[in-house]
Amino acid sequence: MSYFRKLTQETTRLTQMLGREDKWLIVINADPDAMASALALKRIMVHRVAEVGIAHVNEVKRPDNLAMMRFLRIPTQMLTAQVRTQYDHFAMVDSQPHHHPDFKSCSFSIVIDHHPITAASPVTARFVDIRPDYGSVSTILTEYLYNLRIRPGKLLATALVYGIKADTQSFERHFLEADVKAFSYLTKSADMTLVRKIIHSEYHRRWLKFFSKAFRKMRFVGQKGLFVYMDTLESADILVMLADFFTRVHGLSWNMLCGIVKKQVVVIFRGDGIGRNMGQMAAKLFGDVGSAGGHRGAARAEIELAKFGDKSVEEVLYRRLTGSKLPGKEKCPLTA
Ligand SMILES: [Mn+2]
Repeated sequence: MSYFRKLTQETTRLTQMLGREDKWLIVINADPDAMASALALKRIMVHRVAEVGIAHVNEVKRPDNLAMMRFLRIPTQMLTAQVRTQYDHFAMVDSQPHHHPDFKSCSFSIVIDHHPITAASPVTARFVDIRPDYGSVSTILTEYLYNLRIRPGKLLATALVYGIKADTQSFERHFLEADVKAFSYLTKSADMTLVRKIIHSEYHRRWLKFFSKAFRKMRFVGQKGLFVYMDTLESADILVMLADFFTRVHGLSWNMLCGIVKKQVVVIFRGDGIGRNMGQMAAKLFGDVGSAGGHRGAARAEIELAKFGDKSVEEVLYRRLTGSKLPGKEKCPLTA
């Protein structure tokens, strides 16, 4: 019995579609699973066609994704009209054509994905393999490689390992036996030091100043809570990044990170999912003045800055949370 399921029909149909003169472009919405799958499909195509390229429609910003692109040398470029005209065939992995407006500019012949199939947007490409039960498309592509007797090289195996890890959140989210098998098969060829390096690329250097500010401004609330007001920021992503960071501190069970982003007061809540319910907390604290809600572990509120009038935003937020006045500077937790 072979290690993975047999895909003879699929691989035959797939390889029959690849012509010697073809120029294929693999289009993705870049995340680890999509990039790894694109790299695998490129590997399948490369000796069978004239040219294969990879292009993404989204701006890649997350530091781990940038680290993956750099360390695993993922040859992807932004999809532009100019890039598009250099190719005559289009494939898509880890997405479906209706998932992003920029996908509409290409006519896809191959779609390999694991997102749910919707009746409203059926996928009509010549070759379609969509398996919503799979934890990652990296797993599906690993099965294709295996069936085609292509042993993935170090960088490709590493990319696929990270793709599976990212989409299954290291097997904390939905996965199949096939995902585990693919993972274990790939780790024989992958470089786990590179995987760790990518996982640990969590922060941009330019973010360090926000940590420094957050440490200066943090205020403990009760035994297990943390309140941090970050003043004006360019993006709420900074609040999310900091809130996620503070969930990793033992002894803290929830936090509330606040700032002003484009004339909106944004409040990000993170909890450990065991104690206080963040969605309820957000709604209770700010439901009367803005949009507020979320689920047990994560929530968000947004209030128009104008509603604060000339009052100190930090003061108002802290008072709403605790019912008391903002403690003075002498209560700074780092000097306490
Ligand atoms: Mn995926």
